Amino acid sequence: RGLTIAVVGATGAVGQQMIATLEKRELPIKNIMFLSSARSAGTKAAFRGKEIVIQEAKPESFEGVDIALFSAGGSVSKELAHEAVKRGAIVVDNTSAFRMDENVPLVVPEVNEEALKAHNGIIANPNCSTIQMVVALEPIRKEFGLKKVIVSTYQAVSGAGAAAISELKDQAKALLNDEEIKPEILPVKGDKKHYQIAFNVIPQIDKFVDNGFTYEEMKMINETKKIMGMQDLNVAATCVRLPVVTGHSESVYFEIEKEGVTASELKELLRNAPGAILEDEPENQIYPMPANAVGKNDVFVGRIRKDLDEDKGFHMWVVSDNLLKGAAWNSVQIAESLLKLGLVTVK
Ligand code: 11C
Repeated sequence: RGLTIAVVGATGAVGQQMIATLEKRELPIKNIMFLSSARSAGTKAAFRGKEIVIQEAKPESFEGVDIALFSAGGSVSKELAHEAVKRGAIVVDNTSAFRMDENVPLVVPEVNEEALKAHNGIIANPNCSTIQMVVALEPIRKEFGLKKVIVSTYQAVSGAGAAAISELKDQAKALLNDEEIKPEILPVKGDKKHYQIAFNVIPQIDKFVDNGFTYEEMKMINETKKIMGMQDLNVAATCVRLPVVTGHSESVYFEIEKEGVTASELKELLRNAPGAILEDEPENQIYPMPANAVGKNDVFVGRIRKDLDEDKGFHMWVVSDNLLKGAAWNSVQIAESLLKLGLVTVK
């Protein structure tokens, strides 16, 4: 008895973390399948000490699959997610393909686990930078209400995939050796220009929309409203890429509804919030940093302070492993929630 799980995009930066997370957690797994594009098919990956051959993802691959975790890019999800659902699988999709579809729940279990009950076969996993922010904001919204959020991100290159990690490392080595570099991936594979990321900061993640924001910024804006169920929330984002391998950081300014709340009250809330760890002792120089968050499932919150001019305004610093809570762990956590809520049956 157990579940049959498929990981689609098994060779990618997120796919590999999905496999590692499934290995560590205790979902009852009977069979596991690793699927990928034709290009990576035939290579092998291990699961709990057993070698598994990665197969090309095709519609028929999903026969008998209970849960399919997709992270192979939006076009693969658009092509195969419905095929998987047709064959009886529940799809947890880590791409942006279906996130804003009103028939698709967009879920961060700490915030809106109940939304899973309305699924029609596909469940969307939000964008990494959105997930960690809403985990930190939700306990605040519940207790004090929320009116406005202005976020600036400091995002790691692994958000752009395994090739972007190599690009950062190769550029760093080359520049330290006074060699020439030829940027080919960042800020966005497929956009017109590419820029140096090593020893640099790039204020562009994903392509630009015609309102001056980027798609990454619009994801943070639209997804936050959908997950928190607050279409009237004011949200603005500036998303920036840093030469960090893994771990997204965010400076979040927010305004609550209630008057007279103190920073200490917010710290107490976040000390006990699901999925969050408070690291906030300025007197001891304790605050979250990506180097400490790598490999952990939690969202780390610190630097909580009240705005000097606005009574209802606060600032905080939020850090998480973008490949784990931002992607692989949130997807596996959704699978665990499906089981807990009786939405998938162990056969
Ligand atoms: C990044 N947030 O850091 C992006 C990666 O919509 O799932 C995730 C893109 C997405 O580049």
